[in-house]
Amino acid sequence: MNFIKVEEQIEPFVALVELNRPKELNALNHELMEELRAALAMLDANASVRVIILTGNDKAFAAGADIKQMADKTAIEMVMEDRFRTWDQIRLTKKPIIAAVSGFALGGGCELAMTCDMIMASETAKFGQPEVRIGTIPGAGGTQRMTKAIGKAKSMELILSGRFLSAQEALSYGLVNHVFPLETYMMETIKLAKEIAAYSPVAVQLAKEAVNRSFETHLEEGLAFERKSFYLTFASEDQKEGMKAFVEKRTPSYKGK
Ligand code: DAK
Repeated sequence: MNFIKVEEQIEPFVALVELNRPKELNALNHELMEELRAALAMLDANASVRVIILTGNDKAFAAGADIKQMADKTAIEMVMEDRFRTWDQIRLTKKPIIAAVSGFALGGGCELAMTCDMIMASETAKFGQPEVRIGTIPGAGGTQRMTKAIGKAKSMELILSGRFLSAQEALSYGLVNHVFPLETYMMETIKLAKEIAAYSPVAVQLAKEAVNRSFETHLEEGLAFERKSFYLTFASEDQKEGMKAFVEKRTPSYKGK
């Protein structure tokens, strides 16, 4: 594994997966996502794992999908690559996944945290869907999961403005479960994981599935719609300009084309 670290037993029945691309703020390139998919599938199949913690580092959970890998893609290339298969695998993991978030959780990073079952945050966590700033829209569930989590008005503001939410705001909006100081948020996450891991894994998995059922039928449809719209942005000059400007560290100039 080059881009993640996996520890199968940090405590009995508790596994830890750490995103490990620190220089790029854990930007989610294809290789990292493939490693993550494989690790989660492996842990899901391992009977001595009951709860999975997914984390980054103090500075970043993940600053989004890797913009440099996406910048030049055409809409059709995006459709044909079908990278969402990897993300679907994460969504279908049967065991509970707790995201332990510190620093940036942006774009795909925020979507990854929201795909987990619970989010524990450090006081330094920052959440956002800033895709609009680079000429595209959230593509991995952001428009759907954010809206379910915090409601239409706040979700609309966050996604249309690209603004970031502080950990405390995210807590008051109901996006995260708890906020703790940086020094203790991981310890508190492990405590929660151990509590869950002590229960019947059968009951826990069935309970997770049942909670997810409460919105999954709608989610399926919503995700499909979001995906198509996300792909469509890659047919625009503005997406090329937005992502190119990020890579070249300049302000983008949008033409509405
Ligand atoms: N992609 C690639 N590189 C990134 C990155 C990203 N998302 N975020 C940061 N980096 C890199 C920077 O380019 C920089 O690299 P060097 O220049 O040193 O080589 C390094 O990480 C450190 O970043 P900064 O120098 O920018 O650090 P700052 O502290 O000044 O700023 C920041 C931190 C997080 C505010 C800033 O880096 C930033 O704005 N990052 C981009 C945030 C963003 O726009 N995220 C949304 C990306 S779009 C899909 C699934 C998911 C998605 C799409 C498709 N499929 C399955 C098809 C999701 C899309 C997105 O997430």
